[in-house]
Amino acid sequence: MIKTVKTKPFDDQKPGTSGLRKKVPVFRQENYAENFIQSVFDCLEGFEGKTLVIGGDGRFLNREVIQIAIKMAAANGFGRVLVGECGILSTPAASHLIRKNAAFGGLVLSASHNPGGPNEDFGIKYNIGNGGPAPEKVTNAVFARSQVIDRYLIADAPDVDLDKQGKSKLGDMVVEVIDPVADYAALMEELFDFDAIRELFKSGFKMVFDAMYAVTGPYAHEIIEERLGAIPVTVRNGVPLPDFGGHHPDPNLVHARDLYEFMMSHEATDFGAASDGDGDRNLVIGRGMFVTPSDSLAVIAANAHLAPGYKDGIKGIARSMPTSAAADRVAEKLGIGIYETPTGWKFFGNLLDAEMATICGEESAGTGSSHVREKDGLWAVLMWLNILAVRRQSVAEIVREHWREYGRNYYSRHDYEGVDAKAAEALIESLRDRLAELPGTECGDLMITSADDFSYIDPVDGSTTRNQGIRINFEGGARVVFRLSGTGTSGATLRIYLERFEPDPGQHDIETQDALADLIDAAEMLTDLRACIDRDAPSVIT
Ligand code: VG1
Ligand code: CO
Repeated sequence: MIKTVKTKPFDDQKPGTSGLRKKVPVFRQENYAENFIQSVFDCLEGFEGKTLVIGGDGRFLNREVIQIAIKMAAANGFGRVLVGECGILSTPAASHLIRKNAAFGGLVLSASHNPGGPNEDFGIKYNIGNGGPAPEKVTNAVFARSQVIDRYLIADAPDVDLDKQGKSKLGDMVVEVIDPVADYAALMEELFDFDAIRELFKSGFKMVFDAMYAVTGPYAHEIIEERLGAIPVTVRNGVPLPDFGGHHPDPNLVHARDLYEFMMSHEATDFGAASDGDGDRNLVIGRGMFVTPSDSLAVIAANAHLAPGYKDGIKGIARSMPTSAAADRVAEKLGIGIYETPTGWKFFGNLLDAEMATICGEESAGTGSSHVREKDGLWAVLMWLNILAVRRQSVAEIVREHWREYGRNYYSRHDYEGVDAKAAEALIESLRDRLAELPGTECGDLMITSADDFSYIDPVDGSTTRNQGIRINFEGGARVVFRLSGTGTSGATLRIYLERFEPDPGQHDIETQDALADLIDAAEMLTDLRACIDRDAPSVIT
């Protein structure tokens, strides 16, 4: 029954910020997915007879790769696979299933917020037994293995019926097709005050949730409409489609523009939210009030004790380096630890396992907690609903009160997508070469106080991760960070993160891009940006 198939390495299987992401035609090359999955299995030890969780965000190629993964798991000696019905599992639900079933690990098939379809993106990510993305020592080993692989193992068996829940056998391995939503929904009921949120909806509170034709549709229908009693039109675009309806399932102000405009209009509901392709990101908008992910992290951390799962307080906060420092002041006030990590959820795992941090977040619309080892879009939405249900104030009032108490971090990210990779690398390289001479120099009206290339020493296992972004700090606590994306699938994406702290924000808002104008100029001056990458303006401003 087990076939050993001869193969040759592909040289481009280095996992990025969040697993291996490539265009579908790349993934469709003969043996491409098989090679990567076998490289993962070859780097693991002791999984014989153990459980593997498999699921994805429903995008194009999801079912095909799931069938391959199941047959390869059987041939390699796993004892059981748990797979979501129709091949569906959101990233946080997969993380929870790994933990709940003490599985050896899991394969999550997704390219997250990237578009799907025959010429769009696909991805595979391996998660370890704590439910989180494999740490760098594993992903580095997988890449090394993929460079020398010469065979893979696969069971010669018919496809598993993914459309029916139930148990079957594939050789010696048990295959369980399970409800993708049930266990996750039960976990949310433990963490949040569903009675209070039901009362909120009963009182006439209204929201919209845009699932963007991606994986959170079934989860949101069940949790927000069925269990919490929101009216049935609450969830929009709630059926997962292989091409996400032709859109980017990216909950930002560009791709969730309709939701944003609706929430800024006269018809706006009290609350608007969205999640991404694989359900780990969140967008939160109040009536007339967009909440930046960095502010959302800070507000959630400051109010988490209002939710039953966090009633005894939180142990610490972790944020990625480019995320604004708004959460730092909450940690300071609470007298708890604050940790600054490289970009990507894999760096939070150790801090969560060691109970040094409870709440984690990234500026890229990712927020989560110790309940799983991934960021969790619906969790963030439910946390906001719990806070709103207890405080009975509007989102805008809560955010403004927060700024009054802690000050405000004006924050924005400018992305230049699909730029020439060599030019983008040269830009970073040239900054890196000048780091020592920058402090003390003037950049327009701003004085540079320090500059470095962010490097992280994991406080739990001591491992070091270097070259995680060029930080330029200015007098008064403003900063600009330059970093190259590790999730793109064509050319390079240059991200420029801009932040300025306003201790006393007062009554009148300054438009964010205006508040950051000096820093935007500084970024141009420091790098000769437009000429260097041949662009007039960012592709996306968030
Ligand atoms: C981006 C974000 C990062 C996030 C990663 C995965 O990475 O910046 O914060 O963790 O995507 O998110 P990069 O390397 O492109 O900046 V998800 O929702 O794609 O799994
Ligand atoms: Co995602």
